[in-house]
Amino acid sequence: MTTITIVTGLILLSAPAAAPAPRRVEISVTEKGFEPNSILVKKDEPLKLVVTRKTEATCAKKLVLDEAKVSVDLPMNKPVEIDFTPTKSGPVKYGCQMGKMISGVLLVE
Ligand SMILES: [Cu+2]
Repeated sequence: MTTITIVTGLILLSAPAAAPAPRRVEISVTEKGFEPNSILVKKDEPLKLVVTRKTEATCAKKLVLDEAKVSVDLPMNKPVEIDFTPTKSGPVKYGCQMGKMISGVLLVE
């Protein structure tokens, strides 16, 4: 019986209870670009960007976010999750792979 108690205790300790859930930020890629185009976020607040491309009529088939060292493909209608925690205030620009010609911004305060 003692053994079972110890094992249960270890499982509880290793559960990720301490880390706060990241804030989910939904972003779509449409003919107009990234929507919403500008998002207010907080410094040191963990974010989970959920990016879904909803059109073929865009060159934003990739998302580049230098601050998170991210360059990911955006498949059609398939949400892509990007974890990012801004560590300083100010605008963080992300965008397509062609020098962020199509872009959006996270306004970190
Ligand atoms: Cu582009």
